[in-house]
Amino acid sequence: MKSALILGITGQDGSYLAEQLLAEGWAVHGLVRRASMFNRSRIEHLRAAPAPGRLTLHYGDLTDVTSLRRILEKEKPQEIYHLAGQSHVGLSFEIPEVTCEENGTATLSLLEILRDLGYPVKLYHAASSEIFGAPAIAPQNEATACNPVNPYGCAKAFAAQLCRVYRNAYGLFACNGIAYNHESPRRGENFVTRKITLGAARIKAGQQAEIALGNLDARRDWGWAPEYVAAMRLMLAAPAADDYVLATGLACSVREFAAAAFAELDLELAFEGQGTAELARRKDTGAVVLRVDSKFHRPVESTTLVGDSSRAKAKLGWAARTVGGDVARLMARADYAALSS
Ligand code: G4F
Repeated sequence: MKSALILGITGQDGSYLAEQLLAEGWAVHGLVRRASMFNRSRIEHLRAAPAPGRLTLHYGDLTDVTSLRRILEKEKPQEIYHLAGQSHVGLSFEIPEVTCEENGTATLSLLEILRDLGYPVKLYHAASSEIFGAPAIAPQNEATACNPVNPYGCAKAFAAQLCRVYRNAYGLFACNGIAYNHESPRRGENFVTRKITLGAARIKAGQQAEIALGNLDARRDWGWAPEYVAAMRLMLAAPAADDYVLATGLACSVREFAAAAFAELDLELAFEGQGTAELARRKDTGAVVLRVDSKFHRPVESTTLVGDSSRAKAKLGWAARTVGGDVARLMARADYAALSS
């Protein structure tokens, strides 16, 4: 039985990946943090349902190198998907040391373990568009210079560069997926897309009155998470390790994303800051007001993050199919359906 270890199995991408691998008969090992509260809602259905593959969860932590080494030496997975770590960009300004430890130093520790492992293993590292931060060019590709603008981006740039170093220096099969934002109904509620779609669904269901957001004009290249997870697998199935930008190539603003989500649920939306007369008119018609709250603004905002996935298309046959507004509509519909069931 082929086996894979997923670091970050309880997250959005980890849960989709586990689903795909188990359905294909893989033995899937997942690293789970021992915490006072269970955080396994995204994989609970996999623990209960029979699948051709087998799921084993191990208590451990990315920053606990010894336990990680022990799991790897015992289970000897052929593939490792490193998706774990503090993933919130805004929060990385509040907890920069944890962010850098989990996303940067822990990746180095993992690479060191793999360097000593006595058998060939393939590593997928979840790098991020945030390594580009404020890039000089758009769209970005694998050759674009790193220019991170937040602690999260710095840690990811450090880790991505080290994957390249270990690939070149020691022949390790290590791939960086330089993924742009990818979303789904399993996205955490503190990311803007889910905050919008869940908020819209709750408003529609009469459970919430308004939504407060930060920068409405921020633009992101938003794709559909299950498609990005499929790309991770293609990267490890390729004959040689490489880095790949995973993106849709199209950016849309937070404002446009919200408009698409609200329209999908037949809700009229008004934006705070809209001309006073227009805002008053919309409020009169029962429109939901999307408020701006400065506490959600970041000290520095990443700019013009839009990716060029030509290499993934040429070498892996991969292209994103679900883009921006479609993502918003799918998420809003799923969130409302879950509330209504
Ligand atoms: O949803 P976000 O928090 O995602 P962000 O910062 O782009 O990062 C995500 O994508 C990266 C690229 O794949 C990943 F590396 C990273 O781990 C994470 O998955 O924010 C998106 C945009 C930002 O410009 C933010 O300033 O939305 C803006 N925004 C506006 N109001 C908000 C809000 N973001 C959040 N989280 N909450 C708000 O209320």
